[in-house]
Amino acid sequence: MEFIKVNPQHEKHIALIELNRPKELNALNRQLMLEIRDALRELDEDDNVRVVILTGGQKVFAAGADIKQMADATAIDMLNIDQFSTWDQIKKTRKPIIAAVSGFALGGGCELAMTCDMIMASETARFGQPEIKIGTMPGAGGTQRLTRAVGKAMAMELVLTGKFISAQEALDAGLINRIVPVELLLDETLKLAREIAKQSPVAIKLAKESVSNAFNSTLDEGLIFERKNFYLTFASQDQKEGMAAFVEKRTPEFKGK
Ligand code: DAK
Repeated sequence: MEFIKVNPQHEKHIALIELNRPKELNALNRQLMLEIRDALRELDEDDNVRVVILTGGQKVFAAGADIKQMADATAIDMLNIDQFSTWDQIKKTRKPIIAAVSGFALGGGCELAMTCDMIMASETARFGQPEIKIGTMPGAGGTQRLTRAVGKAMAMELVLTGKFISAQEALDAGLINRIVPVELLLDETLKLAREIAKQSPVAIKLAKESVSNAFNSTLDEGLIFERKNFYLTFASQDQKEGMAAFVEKRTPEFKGK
C-alpha cells in the first residue's frame, strides 16, 4: 500500500485505515481509492475484525478527489475508469466503518466520510462540497447522502456555493456524531469502536444493514426488512448467549456465530 496505512488489529477487533498522502492533503487519487477498496475487502473477510476506523490523521481528512489527476479527463475517461465500483466497495462493507475526521473533509473527502456509518470529528474539522468552484458537481454521493443527512436547505447551499461548514455546524445539522479535541480524536473514536466491537458481530451486521436500508426503502418495506433481520438474529448463538447472560446477570461473550 503506497497511500494508506492499514493495521488490521490496531487493537483487539478494531482495524485502522489511515490515509497517507499528507503533502497533497490526502487528495484521493485513483490508486488511493483502490487501496481503500482492497483493504476494506480484506478487513470485511477477516473474522478478527469487528469495526473499522478510517482516518486521515490529525491535520486533514481528505481535500477531495485528486483534481490534478482528473483535470484533463474526458467524460468517457471518467466512465471507463469506473471509479464508482471502487466507491461501491465502501458501501458494500458489512462491518461498521467509523470516519475520524480532523481538518478538511471536502468534495470526495466529505463523500468518503459520509459513506462511512458514523463520523467522529475534531474541532478543526471542516466539511464541504466545493466541486462547484472548479466547474463541476459532486459525483460520489454529495447531492444524495448530504441531503439525506442535513436536509435540502443546507445541502443546496453547500453544493451550490461550495462553502465549508465547521464541525459545530455539521453537528447541529446532524451530519456527524460528535466533536472532540484534536488530540483525543483517535482515542474517542476507539471508545466508540470498542462499544460496538463488544456486541454480537452477527447482530451488528444485521443491524447495520437494516439502518442502511432505511435510505433505500419505503417505511413499510424497511420495517419488513428490519423484522426479518431481527428474526434472523434468533438463529445465532450470540442471541442465545446475550439473553442467557442477561438472565444470569453476567457479561455476554459474543463469538459472531
Ligand atoms: N487534488 C489535488 N491536489 C490537491 C487537492 C485536490 N483535491 N487539494 C489540495 N491539493 C494539493 C495542492 O495542490 C497543494 O499542492 P502543491 O501546490 O503544494 O503541489 C497541496 O495539496 C496543499 O494545498 P494548498 O496549498 O491549496 O493548501 P491550503 O491550505 O492553502 O488550502 C484547501 C487547502 C483544501 C482549501 C485547498 O487545497 C483546496 O481548495 N483544495 C481543493 C478542494 C476541492 O475542490 N475539492 C473537491 C475536488 S473534486 C467520484 C468520486 C469522487 C469525486 C467525484 C466523482 N466518482 C466515484 C465518480 C470527487 C470529486 C472531488 O472531490
